[in-house]
Amino acid sequence: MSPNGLDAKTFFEYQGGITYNDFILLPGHINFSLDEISLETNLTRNIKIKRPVVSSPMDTVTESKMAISMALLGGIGIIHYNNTIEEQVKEVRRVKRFENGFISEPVVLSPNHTIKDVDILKEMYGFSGIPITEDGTLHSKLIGIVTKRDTDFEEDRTKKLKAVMTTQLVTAPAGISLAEGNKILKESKKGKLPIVDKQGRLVSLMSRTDLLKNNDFPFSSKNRDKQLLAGAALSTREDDKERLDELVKAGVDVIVIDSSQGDSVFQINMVHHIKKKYPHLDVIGGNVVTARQCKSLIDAGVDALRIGMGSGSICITQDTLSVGRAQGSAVYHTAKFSREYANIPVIADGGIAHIGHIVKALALGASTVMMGGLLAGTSEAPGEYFYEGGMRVKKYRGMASQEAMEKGGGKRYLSAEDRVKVSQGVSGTVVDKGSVVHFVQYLMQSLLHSFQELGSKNIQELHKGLYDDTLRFEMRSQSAQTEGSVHNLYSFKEPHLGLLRMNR
Ligand code: CPR
Repeated sequence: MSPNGLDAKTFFEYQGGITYNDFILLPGHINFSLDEISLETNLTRNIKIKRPVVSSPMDTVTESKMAISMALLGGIGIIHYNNTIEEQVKEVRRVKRFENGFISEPVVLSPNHTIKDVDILKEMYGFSGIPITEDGTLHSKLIGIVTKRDTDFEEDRTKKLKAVMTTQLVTAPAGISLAEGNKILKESKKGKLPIVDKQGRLVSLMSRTDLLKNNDFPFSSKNRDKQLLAGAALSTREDDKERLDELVKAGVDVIVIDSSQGDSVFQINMVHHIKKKYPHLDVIGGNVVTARQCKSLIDAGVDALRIGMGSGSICITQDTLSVGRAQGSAVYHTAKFSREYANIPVIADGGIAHIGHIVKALALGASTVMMGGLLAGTSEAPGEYFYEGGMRVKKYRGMASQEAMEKGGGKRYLSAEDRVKVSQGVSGTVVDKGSVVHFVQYLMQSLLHSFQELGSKNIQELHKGLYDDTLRFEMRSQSAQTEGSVHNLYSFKEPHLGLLRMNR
């Protein structure tokens, strides 16, 4: 064994399938501080983002809430398609219309609702400070606001809101800037600032807590019009051409053709169709795991590739169909080929079960990582929390799990129209991880430390080291893996529930 480990070519060329756990990266030389590191990367040929993270197009992972947070954090979310065209388009629109600090679809009540209704909303969403409009809908005349102070000491919860609401309102006119709204909020010392049009109709709401968050997103992914970036999934089916048109009208920035085996005539035809009709729309093809598959899709015209077959945490494809590839090998070989052949970035999709897997995927040549399970269970993931065995959990399921297919999913699998459905994934639960905002910030901070240990100031430098053999790899035996994890303790506390490794 070499005293300085092996270069990637030697390491990957002569081994069987390598997973992220099978190897370790050897340290480099540190001559810079953490704040000199940049995580900027190419999502596709034309789209750059500041953080290399993408959320999976899965119905328990990415709808607008997740996509908004991912974009604010410098990554991007891909809205799933296990829904009607209208539903998917609505989610994309919500991302595109999102203005930090302005709540464009606030919960509104009417004067005839009761304090009990406020209690229910508070229980469901955890907030108070609800605008009251004449008929209880947005775009109707604003007549009051109900805050905690109006309802706290009311014993009779059946009392109508008209009897308790505050009618002395501080409002701001539609069209004001975030900075102006911020100033009014600060001066008025209120928690909420309703934004109204000339006729006094409610158009949106500003919230003090959101404004505080606003300052924390210096990396957000935006297009030229300052809208957050949004991606959307599309299947290879003929009728999804209509879905594509509607997504484009809604302003989608990138399309992911979501297919478990991307090297198909159906996908190639879909790429040709998109590129002909919308030449400026970037298309991510996949999924692929071999250089040969990459070539097919690059020749068809894709702008990035999604890598992974059978490595997802909810996935049973490798067991069921015996087709796929260990994710480490898949990422290394496809990234190398795609770079040499056409300089096309690849997304390492699936199997990111630990924080440390993110840097490994990037070190193998990926430009971004796509995560499902690691982001599921956050408050921004679709679905409600519930308790299982005393733990607060959310549902997480494969898109070709029996359950998702019953809801119309499974479009990424060519067998979706089979009479007998073969599941390629399972449904399960993951523990509550809190807000994705804190979670991803933690992941990114940890990534900066990894880069520093490796002696790389950015992803481009890491990739340079990968291909000029200065980045060094070593095989990890089973006992090396045991040694590298916590061992020989009677008990211990993880740094943060679910952060170090996914609860499986
Ligand atoms: P994890 O991040 O949970 O490991 O993997 C998420 C990825 O798993 C998704 O982005 C997708 O590529 C893949 N995936 C989703 N549903 C699947 C089923 Cl049913 N079977 C196999 N792979 C699946």
